[in-house]
Amino acid sequence: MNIRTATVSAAIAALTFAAAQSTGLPKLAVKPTYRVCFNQSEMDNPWRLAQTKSMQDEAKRLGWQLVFTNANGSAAKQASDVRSCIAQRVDAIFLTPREEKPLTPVVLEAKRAGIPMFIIDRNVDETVAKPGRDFVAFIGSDFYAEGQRAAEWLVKTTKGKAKVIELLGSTGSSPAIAREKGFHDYIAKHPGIEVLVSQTGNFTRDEGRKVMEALIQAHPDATAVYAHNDEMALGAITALEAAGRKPGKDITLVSIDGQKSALEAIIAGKLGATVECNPRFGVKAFQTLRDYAAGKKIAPKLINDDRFFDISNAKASLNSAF
Ligand code: GYE
Repeated sequence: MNIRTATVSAAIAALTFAAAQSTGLPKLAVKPTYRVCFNQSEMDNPWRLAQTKSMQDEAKRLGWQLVFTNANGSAAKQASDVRSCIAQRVDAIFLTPREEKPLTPVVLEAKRAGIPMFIIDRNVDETVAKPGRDFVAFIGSDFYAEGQRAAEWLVKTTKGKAKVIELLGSTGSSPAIAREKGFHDYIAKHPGIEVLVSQTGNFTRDEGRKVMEALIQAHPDATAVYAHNDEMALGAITALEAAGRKPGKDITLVSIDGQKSALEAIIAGKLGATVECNPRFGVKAFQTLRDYAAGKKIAPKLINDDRFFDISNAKASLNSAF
């Protein structure tokens, strides 16, 4: 082969490689250990702490190097955290996108850079970045079903009659979007359930409390609270008690996550029920990466099985909750 043909075939090889990268997912070699990034959105509640611990524990168990970043609640910082992981040429990236839209571009950037990405827990904008095409898979809970299950319990418990204050999760995050829709779609068939107001408490206990302080003044006729996570429900309980209400007696609360302190609130008769949203991703996330490297077919969506807690099983489930 002369120099000219060698150059041409190198160019063709480069083009073929580029084409494979732009149409297919980046490949991952089978190796004994990997260096992977985990880009966390924030570390401000028990759910986030449990998720991070589960990822770190599994990395340690396998002897992998885990590059951990914490975006401290900023989608912009999280996007730059992912970019720095791409620049470090890690083997793969686990991303838990704080909000759908601001984190979608970096998913496409990772693909272009040839780094397989796994989206865990929260999702990105799937009209732009699709699992199985732009990133390997989404691993997480069915947030829409969570909203439906919370609504189903509320309808049953209140016999289809309630005036609800809704505490929304972080604006633009996939769980907030789908937990709202799932709940509202369900109660649409139950005209006795009326949502008086929906406001974000940003998935935190403190904001849940502050927002409820104001909302219970504005809506003293409320008989129920639907909180998109347990932390906000626990904050709401504090605010309701301060306002002279009796959570669990004159106002019914339902939320999502299934953390230990929420189960304790159920046992204390203050919280009615909580839909589990399992934060322990470590084993499943890392196993999915290994399956992917081994060439196994990965389903684009791997949905977690979640439990449901109310007074019937809260005590028995306490030890297994996070
Ligand atoms: O419900 C909440 C956390 O993304 C599913 O985020 C997760 C949610 C979880 O901050 O507590």
